[in-house]
Amino acid sequence: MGEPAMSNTKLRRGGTLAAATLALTMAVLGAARAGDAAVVIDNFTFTPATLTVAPGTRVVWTNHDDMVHTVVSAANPPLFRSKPLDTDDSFSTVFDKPGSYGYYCGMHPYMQGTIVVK
Ligand SMILES: [Cu+2]
Repeated sequence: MGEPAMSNTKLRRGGTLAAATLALTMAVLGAARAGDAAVVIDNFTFTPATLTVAPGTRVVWTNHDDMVHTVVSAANPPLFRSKPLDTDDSFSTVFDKPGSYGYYCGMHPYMQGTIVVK
């Protein structure tokens, strides 16, 4: 009589553990979450150069270059600034307000991109 209830409990525990493990893994890796928008840094280029997102979107830059780059807001004062990103490092920030947000690499200022929020 108690069997089905026990099985359900086991299933629930298993699901919770799996979810917790996944959440932990994502936190450790800084992996993209659903709804994130991605900019890839490679070959001294931000791709896409212009990315359009909805307000509230988290934008994640990931450096796939074998060169250190940074992501620095072109606003004065800067609205965001990453630490130096080694290969496969990423940086993210959330864009809440509509507008056009230019940014560049602090080490190679000719590397430029724009996040359009609308
Ligand atoms: Cu750079």
